[in-house]
Amino acid sequence: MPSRRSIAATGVAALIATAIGIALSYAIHWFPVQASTQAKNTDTLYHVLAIASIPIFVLVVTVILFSVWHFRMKPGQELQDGPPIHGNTRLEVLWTAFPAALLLGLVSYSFVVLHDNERKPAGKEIVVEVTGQQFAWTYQYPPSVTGGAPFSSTQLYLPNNESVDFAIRSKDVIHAFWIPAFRLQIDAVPGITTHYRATPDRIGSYPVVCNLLCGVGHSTMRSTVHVVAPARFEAWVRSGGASQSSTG
Ligand SMILES: [Cu+2]
Repeated sequence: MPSRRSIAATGVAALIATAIGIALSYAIHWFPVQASTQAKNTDTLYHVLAIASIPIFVLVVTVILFSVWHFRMKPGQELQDGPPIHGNTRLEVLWTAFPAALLLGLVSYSFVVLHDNERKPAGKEIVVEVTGQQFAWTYQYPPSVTGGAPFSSTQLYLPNNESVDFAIRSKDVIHAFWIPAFRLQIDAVPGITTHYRATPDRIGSYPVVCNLLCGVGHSTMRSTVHVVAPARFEAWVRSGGASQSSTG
């Protein structure tokens, strides 16, 4: 049997590795800036999942490395067999019940976050129709937004702090409408309309990306979302999307 001291030392090493892993999950900026309320919820979910997963990963790796080192075959043991072990009920109940409870908890939390992200918030909401085609995105602003005739734009302008319901269609093949700064993505599928909802909360310009291989020009299928102050958005809409070249 390994000594108490080596078990204690391994435990301390595992705790240090866990602390370093969790610190790295915060210290490194894995994601682009957060530009929507949904992005904040999603990133918080990511951190909770990381904090739950890192200790388990360290535990599994530690037990494997510890066992490989301490129970390795020594010279002269080539013909010996291991001890005849026939299960351990208490251990088996524990290692079934604990992961089950943990998984159920994380699944429920993820469900709540995703459900919250999809819920219509109180206050104003605009609809923007998104069309994907090989190899460009087009945005249609309906009469409910323009107050007159609808118009189209190749640049996506959105008012800050207002909910937007994207109605996403495709003219040809399946694309994926992805706004990394919003942490949102959904497929654009020919024949059906898909939706997601975002509340931009950071003024600036961010990439829009097609995230599903859709043909030879797939890598060029990008555009930009401009989150601007509501007054500036109104002015842009009144001009019929004329100031498309300006960025915000
Ligand atoms: Cu595409």
